[in-house]
Amino acid sequence: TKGETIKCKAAVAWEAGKPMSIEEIEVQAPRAGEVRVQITHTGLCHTDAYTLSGSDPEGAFPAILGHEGAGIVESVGEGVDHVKEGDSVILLYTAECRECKFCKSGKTNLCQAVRATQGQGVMPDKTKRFSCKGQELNHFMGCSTFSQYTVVSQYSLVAIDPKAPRDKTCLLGCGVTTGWGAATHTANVEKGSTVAVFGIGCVGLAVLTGAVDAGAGRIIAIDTNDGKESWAKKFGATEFINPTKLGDKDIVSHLVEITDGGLDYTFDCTGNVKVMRSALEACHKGWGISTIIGVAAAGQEIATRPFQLVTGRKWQGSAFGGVKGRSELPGIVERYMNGTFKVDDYITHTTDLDNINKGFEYMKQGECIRCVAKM
Ligand code: NAD
Ligand code: AHE
Ligand code: ZN
Repeated sequence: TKGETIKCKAAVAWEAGKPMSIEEIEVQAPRAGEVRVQITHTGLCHTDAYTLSGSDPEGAFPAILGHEGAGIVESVGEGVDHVKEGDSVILLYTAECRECKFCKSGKTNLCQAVRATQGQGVMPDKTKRFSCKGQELNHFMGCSTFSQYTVVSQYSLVAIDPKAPRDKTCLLGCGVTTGWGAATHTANVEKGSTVAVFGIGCVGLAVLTGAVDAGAGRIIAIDTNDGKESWAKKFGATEFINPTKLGDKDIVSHLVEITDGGLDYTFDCTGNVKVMRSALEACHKGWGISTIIGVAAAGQEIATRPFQLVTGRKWQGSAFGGVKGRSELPGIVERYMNGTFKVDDYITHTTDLDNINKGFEYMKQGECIRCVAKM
């Protein structure tokens, strides 16, 4: 059926704030520079729930959400040369074209080749490949993995070792790579340094593994849910603090006190702007660096006294952990395959396409780290 429209099942987000509906949809053939992928597995990320809730300024409905997916190339459009039919792939919400100003700068992973159209829910030629009941559906984050077939830009996917299990490696499409890379790439955590991670979900746990890889000394995990202590310790935290159990002491003064002036590196993995402020202010005067990873709700803004920055603390953010997907994911998959990179350990729940809304319910429960849906 190469070149033809495929009919398949997908979870359609018809409107914000409502569960998705499982529908039969049509997926057009890939055009020049595009690839049609059979999605076999997708992780569910809080960003999908955030967009479904209606909080995302870039959320366009109706849409096929999902951005943490893996699959098999079904067919490629004209001019696509770095993947071929049958390749096992991970989709990339942060594309990598290797030709734009951003890719060539050597300073960022934020490729802009497809970013503008991606944010509008369309393909780079400004049209859509999905339809259902006579209506076109928007694409999402350049991926739309909540469908049995999707069409993406050739820059939005990477081929990986075909032996690597996609029911696990799909997590490298977002949460795991994001947290690990934020520590190893964006913050460049140094050997022997002190690190604090706020929010111990999938992203925070992956930051812990990045800090361990970088040889950090003290690694303090902070979460309001006590259930996260054992998770944090398993992923390399040396200490755990529940900030709601400090009596009348606030988390910032407590951290500054126990670290002789503050941390070398802190990370926000909560998306809460008050926590982002604490993470910045818990940094050591003169050199502490705080990295924001969490996605805040629409309209939220961060605040601190500028004096915090004047006195040498730095505030920065990280998208997809600063990782260049096409260049770096194959190597991360190799590390996973040789047992030196955790991926399986994050998966607490599984579901399937028909029950994907159930997966969203799991995601909102404190004991769920990641739920993977079989498509
Ligand atoms: P999650 O909900 O599983 O984890 C968040 C954790 O924060 C939970 O354990 C929760 O108990 C804890 N928490 C909540 N309030 C807290 C507080 N006040 N103090 C301390 N801990 C608190 O989420 P996740 O999947 O790990 O994602 C984390 C964030 O990262 C989300 O906002 C997500 O949208 C964002 N994200 C960003 C990127 C990126 O590239 N920048 C990529 C993936 C996810
Ligand atoms: N669309 C939102 C912003 C959402 C956002 O911050 N996305 C993160 C990835 S979250 C993955 O789970 C990100 O990396 N953004 C960088 C980018 O290029 O999208 C809004 O506020 O408009
Ligand atoms: Zn995500």
